[in-house]
Amino acid sequence: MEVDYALQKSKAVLPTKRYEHVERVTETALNLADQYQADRYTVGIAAALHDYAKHMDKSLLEHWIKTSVDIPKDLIHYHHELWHGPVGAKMIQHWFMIENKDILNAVRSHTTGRAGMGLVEKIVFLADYIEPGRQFDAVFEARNLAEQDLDRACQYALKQSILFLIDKKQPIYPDTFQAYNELTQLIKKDGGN
Ligand code: DGI
Ligand code: FE
Ligand code: FE
Repeated sequence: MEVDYALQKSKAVLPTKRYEHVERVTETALNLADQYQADRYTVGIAAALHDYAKHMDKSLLEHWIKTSVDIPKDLIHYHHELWHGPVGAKMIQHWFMIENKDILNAVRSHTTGRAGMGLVEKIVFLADYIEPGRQFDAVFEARNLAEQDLDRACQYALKQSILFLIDKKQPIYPDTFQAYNELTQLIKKDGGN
């Protein structure tokens, strides 16, 4: 599968505004791939398909969570915004026969992050947060950090997401905390703060 073909697949299942976001995330992710020496093909496909399940019916997403052995069942008890990543990864595996673990992991964890994220996962997670259409206050600092250090930029995005969810009195999925903790420990060990 080529990146343009993956984009067409997303275009077919997404409203225009969402599809334009996917195009911007893909471009941002490809730039980060060049900057951080990641594989452009893997990053491009993952970014192009990251929101594949975003506009599917809640009941369909719920069905996939309940019937796929390797999707964590606890997701049902969290905000339905968290469902489209893990279910999208399963759908593109099933329908497009994608078996590349870096692509599947990046789609799966793009909303929450997780401990043990690989290079492609971090890039897609960050590109989704900083793409040029994003307008919240924290995005400027996130873009600055993205120019300098991938781990610090991801840590910052995770921190801001946690603070945002706390402010909204929303529960936070443990993967988000675990991703934040891991990067914070890594950055400390490397002499950062
Ligand atoms: O699909 P997008 O809108 O492009 O972006 P996304 O997949 O990162 O979804 C972000 C939304 O998910 C955002 O409104 C916050 C919400 N959310 C709900 N619970 C959690 C969460 N985000 C994180 N990181 N962790 C959560 O537990
Ligand atoms: Fe998403
Ligand atoms: Fe997105």
